[in-house]
Amino acid sequence: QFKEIQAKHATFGMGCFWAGDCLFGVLPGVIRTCVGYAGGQKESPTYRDIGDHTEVVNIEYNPDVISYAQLLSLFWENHEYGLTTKIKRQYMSLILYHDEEQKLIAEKSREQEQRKRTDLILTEIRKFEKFYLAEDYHQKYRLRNHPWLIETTGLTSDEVLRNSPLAAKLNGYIAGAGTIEQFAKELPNLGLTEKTAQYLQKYVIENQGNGLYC
Ligand code: MHO
Repeated sequence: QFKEIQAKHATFGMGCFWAGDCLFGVLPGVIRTCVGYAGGQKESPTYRDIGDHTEVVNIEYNPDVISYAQLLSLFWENHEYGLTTKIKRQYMSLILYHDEEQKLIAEKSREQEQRKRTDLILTEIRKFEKFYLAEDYHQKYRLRNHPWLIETTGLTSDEVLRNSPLAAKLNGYIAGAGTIEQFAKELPNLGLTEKTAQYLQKYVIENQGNGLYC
């Protein structure tokens, strides 16, 4: 009866990775997110010593619910990637594809985006190779400002915060990612108590559309 989910991965560099963590975390069909460094050659980069790497968000998603093309739409809509803005390598626009299908879809979507604008798109599309997990304090960064919420939902270890699908949702919603309508629809599935739901809802409304999550 139960169809096993064949989860897929997508990896994007799109500025500060706290934002991508929030943005994709609340997306229906996204199972979990984590942030890290990728795209460069330096061994074992860290936030303070990132070398030639870029901040990226790594997304695990259910392709039966959300397509790679839909993830790409969100990618294009939510960061700077034109020649007219100077962006350092840490925050560069980067798509790291996980298979040939993603490569083709990504290239096609970049062409489509290019046609919509006059300045040159600087987004690079490369093969996903090595991914270095960022420090714990960067994982679900926005949720970490809410110790009460973490405690009451039992997300009380770095490993759980990094891997939990619920943590991905809470981290995004608390920062105002996603719409109020989407939140209202999803709330019953989050399994929160009345009190926790109210706490979260306050921030969903307060932070709605502030857009940066950084
Ligand atoms: N605006 C943030 C960026 C953090 S980030 C993970 C800061 O200055 O700390 O790159």
